[in-house]
Amino acid sequence: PLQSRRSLSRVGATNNEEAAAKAAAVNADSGTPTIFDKIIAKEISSTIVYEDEKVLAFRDINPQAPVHVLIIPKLRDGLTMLGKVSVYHCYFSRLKNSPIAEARHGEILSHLLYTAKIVAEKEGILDGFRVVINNGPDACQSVYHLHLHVLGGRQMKWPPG
Ligand code: TR5
Repeated sequence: PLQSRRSLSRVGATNNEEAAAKAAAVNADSGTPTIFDKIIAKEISSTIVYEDEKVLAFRDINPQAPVHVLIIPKLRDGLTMLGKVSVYHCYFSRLKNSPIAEARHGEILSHLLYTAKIVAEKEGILDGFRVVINNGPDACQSVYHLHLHVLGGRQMKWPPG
């Protein structure tokens, strides 16, 4: 069914095969720590735009608009053995499939969306900005730690690619 939907859905598709190939190559939902866990732990530096006890907002390394900020939950409810060391990490990778968004995530989900407004305000793009969540390979998700993209500072197009 996915294949037939794909062939029917070329309308509006953009030339973004590189991103699709990259997304397809990622081990979706492997349940292991991602680069974003290291950013939360400040083991890898990022340009932080906003932070509180529940979320972190930082600039995307490969911006697709003059303002491109990622907002991620700091939630760490995954525990994985890496060699002999157990590592807590975010076990909340996307909105669909396991690890899945569950009812208990309602509060953090609303906080993430509210943070998008805080970020837009701080970045001076309240007149028009876009919030995107890429879910799974078909949507070009490449990092399996749930994140909101906040994009703005230019005229956004519709439909998105
Ligand atoms: O494709 P999805 O929706 O999963 O978005 C992942 C986003 O993470 C992309 O827009 C990447 O550009 C961004 N990204 C990836 C890395 C990274 C980052 N943003 C900031 N800092 C980053 N570091 C240090 N390392 C990355 N691999």
